[in-house]
Amino acid sequence: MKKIALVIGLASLILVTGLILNSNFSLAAKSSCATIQSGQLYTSDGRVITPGYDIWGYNYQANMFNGGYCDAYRNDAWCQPYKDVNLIMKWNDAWLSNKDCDGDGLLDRHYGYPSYIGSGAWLTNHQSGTYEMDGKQCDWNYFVKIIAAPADATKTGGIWYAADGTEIGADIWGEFATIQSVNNDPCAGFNGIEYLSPVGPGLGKW
Ligand SMILES: [Ca+2]
Repeated sequence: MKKIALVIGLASLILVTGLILNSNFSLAAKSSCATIQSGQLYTSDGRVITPGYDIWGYNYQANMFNGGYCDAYRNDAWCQPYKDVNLIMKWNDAWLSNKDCDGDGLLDRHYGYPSYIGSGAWLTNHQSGTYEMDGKQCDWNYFVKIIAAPADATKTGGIWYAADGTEIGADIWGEFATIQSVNNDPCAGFNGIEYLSPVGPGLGKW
């Protein structure tokens, strides 16, 4: 249940939030980039973005979300079975910048790149919750790191591979790979690393 929710959730995140910014490009375009402090940037549902946490738990300035899992999806109807799940997400500028450098009034995604491929974007997702089984309380948490595929990576059989042939991780959403997942759910018999990419769990190394 959790993993299904995660995948749906991550997909929704791309739709709901979104953007990117390569540091070199941001530097070059600095003078023309609108900031959150300007009060002129908007969420995709039309709310003015302000510094700090918004009503759902997004802190766009700090590149993070901290709140209820369903609040990340604006308490959408499909999410109600997961409404007791807690969620923390963090991302870099390439995933969703805290500036608007292309002038559309929205935070930029993969700024300077036509897609997420090669942009260096990454996202982490940390879920946690509690359920009851046989009268006892079961605490669980799940962590995943997702990166944009490098420009020279190739995808074969649903797996992304680096230019030297090293496995990067399973494809997700076409342009990304899951490089690490950790599943702790003792009641269900899960404890620790579920997947760790042979290229390592580092972020921003591509
Ligand atoms: Ca923009």
